[in-house]
Amino acid sequence: MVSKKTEESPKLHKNEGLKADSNYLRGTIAEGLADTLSGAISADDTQLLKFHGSYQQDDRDERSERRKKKLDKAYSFMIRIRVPGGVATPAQWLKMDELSDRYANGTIKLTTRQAFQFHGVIKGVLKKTVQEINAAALDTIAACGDVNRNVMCNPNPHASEVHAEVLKLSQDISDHLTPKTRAYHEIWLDEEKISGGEEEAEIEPIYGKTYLPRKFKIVVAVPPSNDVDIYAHDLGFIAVVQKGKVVGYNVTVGGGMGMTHGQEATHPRLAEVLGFCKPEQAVEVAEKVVLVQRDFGDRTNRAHARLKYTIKDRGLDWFRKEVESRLGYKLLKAKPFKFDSTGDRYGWVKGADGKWHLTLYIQNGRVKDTPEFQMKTGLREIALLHKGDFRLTCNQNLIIGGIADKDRKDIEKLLKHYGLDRGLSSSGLRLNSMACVALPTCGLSLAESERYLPDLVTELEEVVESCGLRDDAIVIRMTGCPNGCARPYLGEIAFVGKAPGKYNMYLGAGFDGARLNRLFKASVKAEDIKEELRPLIEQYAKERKEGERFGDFCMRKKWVKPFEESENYHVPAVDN
Ligand code: SRM
Ligand code: SF4
Repeated sequence: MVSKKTEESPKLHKNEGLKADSNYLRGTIAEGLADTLSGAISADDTQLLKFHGSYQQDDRDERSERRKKKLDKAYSFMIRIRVPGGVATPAQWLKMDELSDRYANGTIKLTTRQAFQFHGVIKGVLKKTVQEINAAALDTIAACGDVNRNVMCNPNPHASEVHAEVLKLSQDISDHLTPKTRAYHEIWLDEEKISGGEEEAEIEPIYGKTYLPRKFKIVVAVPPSNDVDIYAHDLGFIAVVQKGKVVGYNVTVGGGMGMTHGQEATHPRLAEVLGFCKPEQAVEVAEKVVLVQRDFGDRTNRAHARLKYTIKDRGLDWFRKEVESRLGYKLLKAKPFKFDSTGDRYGWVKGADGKWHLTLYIQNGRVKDTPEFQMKTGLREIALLHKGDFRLTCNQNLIIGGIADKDRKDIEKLLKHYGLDRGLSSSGLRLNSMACVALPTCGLSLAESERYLPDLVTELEEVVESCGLRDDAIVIRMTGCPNGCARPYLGEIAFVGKAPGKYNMYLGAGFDGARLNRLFKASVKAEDIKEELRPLIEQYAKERKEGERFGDFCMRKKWVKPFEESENYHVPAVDN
């Protein structure tokens, strides 16, 4: 007889019950939006709202003042807008520009995953905003929540002729894995309610009632650029290009960044190479990988629920078998590939079709106007005459893409007038910097990030310039907490918020994004960072070998504890 103890399975996390009882993500969101007495929605609906692409937040700058005055928090909503592959039309850019002024805080945030975000949208206009986003043929469903999120791809590959192919794959995967529930259309777009009676398999064929155990992220990379940071993602496809055509994809699985301070069981992990598939198999492979995670991911502990832990616990071979048994065929052996960097290709580049692409530096992805720099206005003026596209990069930057020779002059005039390309002459450190949103909107932030990194880089520029390294690309990343939204564990230098004004300092990631960094010093005070880094940068300038990257130098000097082989800290390139 099986004892009672072994019969009992561990208790599911409460969010699992919430999803199961939500009637496919409806909950009482519609009722909550209609309630005009409060600027907030219920705690349960706050969780479900994420699947619809929005987070309830409050202005943390105002919290203590309001508490003193016994006022409720200053609630507002963040809206994340999916842009699969990061490509938007000029008309869509103009719509984002307009909506950010009309309903949000006047800024557009270009995220680390090629999406748009609005902050500060109040409940009363949330539905209207989502409706207008959809009217511009963009959407917010599955931008957040326990589902597949925005699918990224390289927006400006060196082999530019393959962009259309990888973009199409990211859009196809995105469409295939978008939740099929009509809840989104009913709540936000006033579609008539479905009377019921459908089978679960019809309503949500891939996810079922409880969706995934946790968020899920997919990217498509085109070597040698690793701008998508493929090893940070649950699932990745590495394009294998021959004679200007994609002949298949190496598949990677099990990457993720998030961890919690003081909880060793949580950690960043790099994805591993699973095998190779043909282009026409890629969407199916994505589906089967998602299904294995749906069925085996840990639904009892959200801190252990990402695919990286499923694979770490059960092994890559087990995972491959599960995927292949669902596919009904075996994946092939991975083909050779090599990445060289995670950064963006700045400036003008001519594509194979003869059109120009201009990558602009957008500090931390925040598009806004200030009295000194009318960036948002300038980009609006460009959108009004631009006939190509706008491409969001995976590093929070922006590409004005597909400019014909004859139109380049007009764009250049606007660039000059508004100083939009001024940022391109920034230091190598700044051009390779990335910070997450953090304060004042992010509810999880422990320290400043987006509002602090630019000033820190200014301080550090004095050091790199004095060492003759002004134009050297060094990847520096900052996040306000260990969740890792700017992929800090892949920065050659990184700062992870510990407490107000204090950061854990990491060093030594690979410039190609294939090696994690390591903790150098905990709880460094913001005012001490420059002097912590000065001797390291000075020594690098003096002693580096030809072409040696800062991260590699940190590892060679053993400034951080060397990794154990078992730590899955480095993904070797697959060679011939
Ligand atoms: Fe993130 C949560 C912002 C990319 C790992 N992330 C959040 C929330 C929603 C905070 C919350 O849960 O209350 C942040 C909203 C802040 C705000 O006010 O806007 C937030 N994450 C962002 C963005 C906007 C950062 C940015 O400055 O660009 C990025 C939006 C991406 C998008 O368009 O979809 C963003 N987040 C990432 C990435 C990078 C990536 O995916 O390439 C990661 C690390 C990769 C990964 O997932 O492992 C990331 N975010 C997290 C986590 C930790 C997940 C984990 O496995 O532990 C959280 C917290 C959570 O899920 O519990 C989180
Ligand atoms: Fe917020 Fe932390 Fe993500 Fe930064 S890393 S946006 S502080 S959750």
